Amino acid sequence: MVLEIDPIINLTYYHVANDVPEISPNIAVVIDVLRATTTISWALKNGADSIQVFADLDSLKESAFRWNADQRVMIGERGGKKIEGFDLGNSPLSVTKKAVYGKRLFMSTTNGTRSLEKVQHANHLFAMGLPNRRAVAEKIISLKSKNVLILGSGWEGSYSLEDSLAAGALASYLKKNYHSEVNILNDELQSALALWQIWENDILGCLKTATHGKRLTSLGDYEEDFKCCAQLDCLDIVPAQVERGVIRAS
Ligand code: 3SL
Repeated sequence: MVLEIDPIINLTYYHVANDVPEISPNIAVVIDVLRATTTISWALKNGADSIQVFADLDSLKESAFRWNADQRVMIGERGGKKIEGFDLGNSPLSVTKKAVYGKRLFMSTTNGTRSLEKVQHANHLFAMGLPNRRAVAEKIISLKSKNVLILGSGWEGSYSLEDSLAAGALASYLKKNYHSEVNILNDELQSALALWQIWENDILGCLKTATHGKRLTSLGDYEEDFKCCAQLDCLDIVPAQVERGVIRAS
């Protein structure tokens, strides 16, 4: 009998898209806790057919206007605010069943959709928030692949606390639940793991402490968004890229 040994998993974390080397990783996980990847996960949970992501607004409009008007929803934000002429902003609470069921969402956000575009050449590309951390981690485990690139979206090229927290949460889950070795390949991810150990029992507090959390607070009442984005492991959805720029539930 030949015993199959699970391969070692190597995890690397980049906290901004600009640092990501021009390679095509086997698995890439994009995180934008506040709020793009949380919104993507909830939209798919609520029955959205697919989400096509765009860094650029003109390309989004060009593609969206070619789509059947009854079947499309344009969603996104700039600077945290809904884009003029769009159907929805970027709140995970807005992507209700009524709003998205069976529809193609055309989405552009300040940072999250840019990060997804940056690693769109990966063989497997997943979007992760805290609500679907376990689902994404289990998917990674099932793929039995060696190298995983984790990308935090940050804010306009700078570090973000909440994305690093989620990177640490993912690494922590894998270390606890994978039967073989998990290597943390860079200091960014070691720091993210430490961050998770400090804040894992006060995720909401961490999101509100983060600069982007404070930015949202200054724009209005985002209490329910914070609560939604701070939930852990409550969604069984794995948002996966199925063709360049198009994400579906897997
Ligand atoms: O930057 C992004 O992609 C957004 O998630 C930011 S916001 O929370 O919608 O302001």
